[in-house]
Amino acid sequence: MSISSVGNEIRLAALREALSREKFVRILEVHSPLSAVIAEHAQGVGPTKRSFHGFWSSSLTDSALRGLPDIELLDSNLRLSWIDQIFSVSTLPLVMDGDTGGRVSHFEYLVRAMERRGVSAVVIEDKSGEKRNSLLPGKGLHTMAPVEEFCEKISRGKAAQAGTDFMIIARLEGLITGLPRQEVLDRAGAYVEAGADGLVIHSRSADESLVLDLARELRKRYPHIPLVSIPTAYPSVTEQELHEAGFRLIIYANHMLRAATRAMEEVSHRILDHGRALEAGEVCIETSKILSMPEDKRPIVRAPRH
Ligand code: SPV
Ligand code: MG
Repeated sequence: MSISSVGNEIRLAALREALSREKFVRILEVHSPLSAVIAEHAQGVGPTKRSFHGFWSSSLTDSALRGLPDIELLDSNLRLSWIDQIFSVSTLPLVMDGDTGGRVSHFEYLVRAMERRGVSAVVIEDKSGEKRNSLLPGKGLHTMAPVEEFCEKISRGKAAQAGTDFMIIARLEGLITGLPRQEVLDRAGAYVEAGADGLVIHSRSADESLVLDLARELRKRYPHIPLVSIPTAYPSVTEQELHEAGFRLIIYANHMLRAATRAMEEVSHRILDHGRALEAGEVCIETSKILSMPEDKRPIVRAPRH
């Protein structure tokens, strides 16, 4: 890893630039400087050589990493200080998961703090009360925020910005809480009217058809508002399908931490199962690659694919 010299303003603007340049922007969850370096230098095979355009700072993975539930428990300044550490070794722009954004009056301060640190955008979800992760199964877990209150949060957040590049993206939770389609569309309209720079259509259904249907409708109504997908629950959908439905930004929201967690579980069990480290080594990266990381910007050579 090497120290990054990308200035906050340049990094902040890089998300809007990517959205205006690319037909499709993909970002990946990162939860540490190491995960950011890996994400930044990852490259797909084939002629398109896909790469990630940015990072997602997830409330779920930031919480899980510290052994905590995803209930808006973490202090935002603490999360921003972890983002600072990520920024010190990377160059890509970052979108922060802002949970509900907290109280309206607090959100204004959060917006300024994010902007100052070079965060490009925040996603806030239209829920209120005790926030729980949207993917949790079960009924009655979530409360929708009153529309007027959420709109005020958006408009006051926009007014609090010092510059024009920072984006406030409103996350529609209506499909999660079972709102009628028309109400989700009405809420989307109100949020755009209040100044939202983008809309997430969130869902925890394995069937993506409702999400795609809403995206087609919203794309028609608000062609200039980037639509955002978080396809954790419906991972078989392709980027091409999402793009055709009108999405411009896709968030791979928790895969880096889930991958690391599985590897850690496997390694810890293998050591116990075999009473030695040899079998655990098969699922570990070589120590030499870790040692070479301060100089080598691409420390991780990908494993052969099956
Ligand atoms: C997160 O990554 O914390 C999110 C996305 O909010 S999700 O977990 O899919 O709700
Ligand atoms: Mg979250």
